[in-house]
Amino acid sequence: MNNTDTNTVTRTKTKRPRMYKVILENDDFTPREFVIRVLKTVFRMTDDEAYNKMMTAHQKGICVISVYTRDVAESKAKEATELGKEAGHPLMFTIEPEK
Ligand code: TYC
Repeated sequence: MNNTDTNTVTRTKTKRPRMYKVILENDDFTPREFVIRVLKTVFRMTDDEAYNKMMTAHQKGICVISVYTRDVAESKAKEATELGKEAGHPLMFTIEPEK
């Protein structure tokens, strides 16, 4: 970049898009097995990965599931939250920008 004299900026590198964390929130009602099933279906996790993420949220209150571009994070969080809602569970996924 050269912004000293002319106030023009030339970008030589392509900016990477801001990434968004998908966060799983604990609640007192959604069955553990249901949380695991949603994690496997929407986030393509193995049984072990899904169990570990579910237990982290259960014990600590929240767990970062993964990091995606904004569009993907939004649609996965929405789809996963919707699966809970359709089954009558208050399961909640949110997104948060990185850094
Ligand atoms: N706390 C729930 C229970 O005891 C299980 C659960 C875990 C729910 C993680 C949500 O993000 C969650 N049945």
